[in-house]
Amino acid sequence: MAQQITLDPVTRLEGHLSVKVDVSDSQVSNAYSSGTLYRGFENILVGCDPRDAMHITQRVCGVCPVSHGMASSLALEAAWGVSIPANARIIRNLILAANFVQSHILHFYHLSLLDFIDGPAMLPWTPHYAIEARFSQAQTATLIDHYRQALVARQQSHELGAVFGGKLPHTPVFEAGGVTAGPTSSRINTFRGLLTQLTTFVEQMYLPDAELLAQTYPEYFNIGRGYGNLLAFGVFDLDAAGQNKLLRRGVDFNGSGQVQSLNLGAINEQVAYAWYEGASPPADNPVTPPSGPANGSQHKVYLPLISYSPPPPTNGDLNVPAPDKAGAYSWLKAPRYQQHPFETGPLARMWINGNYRRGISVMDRHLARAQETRLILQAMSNWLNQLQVGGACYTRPTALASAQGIGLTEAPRGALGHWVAISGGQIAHYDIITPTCWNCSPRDNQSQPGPMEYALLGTTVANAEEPIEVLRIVHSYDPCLACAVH
Ligand code: NFE
Repeated sequence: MAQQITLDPVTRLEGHLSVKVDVSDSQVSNAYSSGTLYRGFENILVGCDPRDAMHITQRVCGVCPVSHGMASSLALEAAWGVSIPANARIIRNLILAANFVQSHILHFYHLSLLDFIDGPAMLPWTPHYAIEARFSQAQTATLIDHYRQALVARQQSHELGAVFGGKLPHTPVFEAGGVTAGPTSSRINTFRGLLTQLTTFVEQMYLPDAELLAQTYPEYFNIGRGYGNLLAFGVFDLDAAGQNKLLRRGVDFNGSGQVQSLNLGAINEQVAYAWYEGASPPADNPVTPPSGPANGSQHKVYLPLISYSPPPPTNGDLNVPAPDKAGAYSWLKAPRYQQHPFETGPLARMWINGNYRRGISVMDRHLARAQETRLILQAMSNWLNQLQVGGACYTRPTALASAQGIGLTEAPRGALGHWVAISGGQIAHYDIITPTCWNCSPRDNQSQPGPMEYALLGTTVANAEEPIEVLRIVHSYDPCLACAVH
């Protein structure tokens, strides 16, 4: 007889993710990942001036807003056919990179480390599941001290991004055509000073602490692999056309090491098990949903179907909420690539780029994230040298009344895409696919579990009353539900 265990909310911030697992004979036999909130940004954007999207979509999330500003700017620039000056490309990279550094430090120290060390008997360390006492007292004290210093490092990361971004987390300087604030000698000097301090933190604390965690919990190199399918849109353009990136675009099926180029037309979103109108769970493969939604009202928004090319991954009808849909159990849609579930995130990026090929697991996700932080900090130092004080930062675009564009980038948690269609000078259709939708999606139209659901299957759980193994697998994906349910 399976015992069903609910972890809700399982995220430490970033919205409400509910994870339910069935445990039989000390193994996870079934897993359900459920986003419990509806937000509706794609519907809110319809009818807006397209220039507002980069400000509105940043409000999807307070952790990765810069990525949404970037994706939105790229989509509108593609639609209007405008290219941006080199200074603007570099400044955007610097602001986005500062946000990546902040987010990665947040994830390791403030969202994940608490799963592995027996901290002081006070908030936010309590309440917690029983944790093996594997770290020595001295190591535990050091890690707790670094937890505190990581708060300062995150503040410095925000200050770093604000040097060119004006303010963070939501930067107002992104515009279609470039950025609205340029480089000055003073800004470059301030930036370099903060960058040096952050680099010291990452080299002397984050990287060694991540290595220590890996040495202390080596079995987690064999836990939480999942399908092994990895996808990256790529990020940090190194030239005007975006052909060269610090972290390249590509896909790898089953961690083969054979990276293929991305075919955008192979992406779609599926809603059989999500609370949206459209496909329903197949009758021959019903999944018993863990529970119904928190009794939603009959809220219906009807959107025009737009026919545009290349086809967007979803279309109007998929954005119509259906809170009473039978068999559905999440507000996340299920993005698929060639109908397959794909993992995205720092490990996928570092893997696709050839920087990290040790394995695919809970611990590999932590190590790849830490190593990516160093890679990005090193690149930031080079980009700073390329800024031209007094050089152009903005190209005024011609605002086409009718156009379509796609903006692909990476957020700290993985591949992020925005699709926009403009008609009569207004947004007619907007589509966002976030990293956490890829990773934490529910089952798709073929009833295939999402990547994180699949990674949980077969996991040995030592104590079904306190399934800490489940917690560690879930947190290794760094789920953000604010983004996912956008
Ligand atoms: Ni809210 Fe986000 C990142 C995006 S995750 S943090 O990184 O988009 O889905």
